[in-house]
Amino acid sequence: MKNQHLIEVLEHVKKRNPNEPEFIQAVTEVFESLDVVADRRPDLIEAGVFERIVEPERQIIFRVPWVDDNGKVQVNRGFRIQFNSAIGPYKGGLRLHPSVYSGIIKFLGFEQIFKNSLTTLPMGGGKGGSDFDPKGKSDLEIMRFCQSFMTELARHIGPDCDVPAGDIGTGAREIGYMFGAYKRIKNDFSGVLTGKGLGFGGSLARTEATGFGLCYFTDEMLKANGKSFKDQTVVISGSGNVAIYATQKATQLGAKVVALSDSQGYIYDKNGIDLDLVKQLKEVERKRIKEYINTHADAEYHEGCSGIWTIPCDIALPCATQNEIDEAAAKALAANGCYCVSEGANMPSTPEAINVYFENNMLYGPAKAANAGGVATSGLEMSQNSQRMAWTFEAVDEKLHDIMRDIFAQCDSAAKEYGMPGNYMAGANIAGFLKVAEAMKAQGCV
Ligand code: NDP
Ligand code: 2IT
Repeated sequence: MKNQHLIEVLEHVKKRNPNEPEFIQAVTEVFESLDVVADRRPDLIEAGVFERIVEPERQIIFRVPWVDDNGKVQVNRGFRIQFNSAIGPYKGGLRLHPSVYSGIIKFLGFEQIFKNSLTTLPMGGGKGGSDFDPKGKSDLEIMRFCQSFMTELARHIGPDCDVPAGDIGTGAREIGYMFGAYKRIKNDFSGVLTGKGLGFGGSLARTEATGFGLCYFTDEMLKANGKSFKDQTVVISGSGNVAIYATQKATQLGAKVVALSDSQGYIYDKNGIDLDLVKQLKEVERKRIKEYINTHADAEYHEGCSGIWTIPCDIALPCATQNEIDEAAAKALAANGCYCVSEGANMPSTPEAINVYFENNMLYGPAKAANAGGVATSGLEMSQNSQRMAWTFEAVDEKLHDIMRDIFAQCDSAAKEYGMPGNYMAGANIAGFLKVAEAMKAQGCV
């Protein structure tokens, strides 16, 4: 990074947020891409856009007390970070995972600003969650937690103000309990959350959207480079919402998905993953991916997460969590002939891993573009709620597909315009930033 103003703002971010390495990592990556933009746009520096965009508009941290099945009081910490509302109401998921702290929510909220901008829909950036661990909890414990969480969150959100959704650990069950609690507290039936059940305002295709969208984006990137999913071997990490529907769409597009994982280990099935079984294990029974080998004697199970990247493949789709591909994993992928990494998870590649992709001329689909299909379809759910209408699966899927094509085109053309053709990471950061920056400048110093 050479632009003096960006260097100074980044130094300030590091000083102000010393204990939040993930947030600093996300800002550094975006600012490195914006070097050339800052040089060309002194008006944005003048308007204080760079200083303002790295500081959340509002951060809410709150106590979430709930009573477990043994009658014991438990206390978790809740977060909602309303990062930027320049182009629309705050929008972004809620993560329920023991690793959650302000640095995780802040990096996710920061990424969300640019991702939501790329969707072409009017949504600002936000994120929230809690260090609550849903694993091993009963339905009633989940319900009591969600109700307590919403008792505080309800004061801060609304259909035209801030619209949360799912993320790790937050699926249809949790959104349902939170929606019920919000409706009761506010006496208001509105589209205040997305990812709702289909019977109360949810959108068809939202469940599939992030995984499908990832494959639509990746397909565009492959085609632009003379390739396609057809007959390719694909490795996908995770076995949650994003991984499952990425597996489904990649398979539909002609690929063979040979591996999936969870936080304890990974399965390798050279015959191609049996997705019906994975859906049964993960979506219905909430079991570990390890159980897969009980009915598939040919498949292998290995403990630990990182070994999955040593499986030879053409295309890798990380769909679990942040920093899951480090330098060594990226080198292993490249050495085995993998030529494309496209990100379903948020920030799954470390900066060193990203350098390996570029050094090896791999195609790299960055998270904020490649996984934007989930939030884009949340935006479509908001539109349907406002209209009091419900569109067909095909109509939503087609709009999602169009949006992902458009996102790829934005990344491609911004990368070219700013002298970095083929660098879709720079393209995503620049295109996502410029729309928000123009709005921030036009709205004055707020
Ligand atoms: P789920 O909770 O449905 O699944 C998460 C999967 O990732 C599980 O297999 C989980 O394993 C694994 N995982 C989670 N944390 C870790 C960890 N620390 N180490 C190893 N594996 C881990 O979440 P989603 O599928 O919704 O989310 C996956 C990723 O996609 C996240 O990065 C999320 O931010 C991103 N994303 C999600 C969107 C959505 O619409 N849901 C939209 C855009 C991005 P285990 O069960 O063992 O915990
Ligand atoms: O990271 C993400 O984009 C999400 N978890 C989805 C957010 C949303 O509002 O649908």
